[in-house]
Amino acid sequence: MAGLGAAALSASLSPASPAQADQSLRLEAQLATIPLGPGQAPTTIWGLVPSISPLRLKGGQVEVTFRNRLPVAAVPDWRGIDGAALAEPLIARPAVPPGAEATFPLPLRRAGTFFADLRLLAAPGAPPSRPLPFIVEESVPIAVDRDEIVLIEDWRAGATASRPETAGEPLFTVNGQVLPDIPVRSGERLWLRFINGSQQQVFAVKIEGLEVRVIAMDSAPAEPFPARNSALVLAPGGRVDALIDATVPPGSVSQILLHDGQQARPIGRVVASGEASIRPSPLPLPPALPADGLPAQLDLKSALRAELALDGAEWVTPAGLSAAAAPAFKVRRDRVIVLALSNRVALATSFHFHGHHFRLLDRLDDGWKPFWLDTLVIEPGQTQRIAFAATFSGRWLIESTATRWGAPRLVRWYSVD
Ligand SMILES: [Cu+2]
Repeated sequence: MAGLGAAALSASLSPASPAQADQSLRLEAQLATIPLGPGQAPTTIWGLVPSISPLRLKGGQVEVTFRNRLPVAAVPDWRGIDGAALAEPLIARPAVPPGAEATFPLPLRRAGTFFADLRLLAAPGAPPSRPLPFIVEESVPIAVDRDEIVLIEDWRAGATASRPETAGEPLFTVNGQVLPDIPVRSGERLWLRFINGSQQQVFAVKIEGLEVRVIAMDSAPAEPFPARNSALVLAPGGRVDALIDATVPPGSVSQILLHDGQQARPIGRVVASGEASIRPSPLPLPPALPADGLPAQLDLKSALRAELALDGAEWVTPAGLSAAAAPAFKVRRDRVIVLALSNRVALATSFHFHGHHFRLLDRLDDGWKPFWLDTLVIEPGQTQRIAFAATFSGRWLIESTATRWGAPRLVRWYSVD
């Protein structure tokens, strides 16, 4: 009864164990178009087209060959993958010129929901880049009836990144579709992998009448917890994996609502078939997902403390990052670092960390939230403290971008020796 999605999936894969997985993946950066509804001209986009689709990988090492078929230099960025020193964009992987390709290893230490995108080098006025979501499979599958990516993106007719003021009302799509239906059967357990693929928008998502249980955030396992008010808040580029029991009557329709801070709008529907419920009561809750590669403890008392201001000073555009630029901070391998991040600009700003996941520290004591993150939105004037263990040697990017359509991406870097 259980594990339908997972069982069907593992049957189609070779039985190689994750540690020995030897996979290769070709990715092509291409110009493409996406239709955004009747009466609208197709929108030109930058896309990443994979040689495997849907893109599900096994843990272990994957050899990536990236071919750039765009008219401009490009480099893929990997959201959620820790310690991939040889894949680190701009630092290990210079921009790939048009028509050229690059091959490099990408270590996949942990299962989860990830994406790659080309936004790092997108100049103002470039077409929007679509994230390419991918899943690294659990070595021990958890029992669910459906396992689906829910990629949410925003579009603005007539707006270019350099002229955001021309933007009309945003249009949100789910998996590239306007107002799609997600079909379910009453009683099914869904694993929905929400991805905020918007340009710069923070939003909350909720499915009417359904409770959601968070099991992972930003591609890292969380101690499972029920989402407050059943709403999932997603930073730009953020990911939340949620288990949802479709405890709805046969034939019912639940709106998927997105709240962008100003208004709630429907972006799709969960539609139950007319069949009777698949089971009399929900499945038992699964144990937490294994946190491979993440430290069990962080000793904050002996941590190195550093401050990082999100203020524009010393931050550069990705294209302007030079090897001579001084690092934001340097740390010895295996040290624990507590970083105080203060937002000194007038807009909420998204802080995105490469190389390692971090804990968000509580404000009053030395505790932390029961999840790991790689992206955090900081309100104007606020300071947040995060902590991480510098497990992986290398040079890693830090990104800071105001949460406004078309805001420039700014970067610095840090080093772990
Ligand atoms: Cu990034």
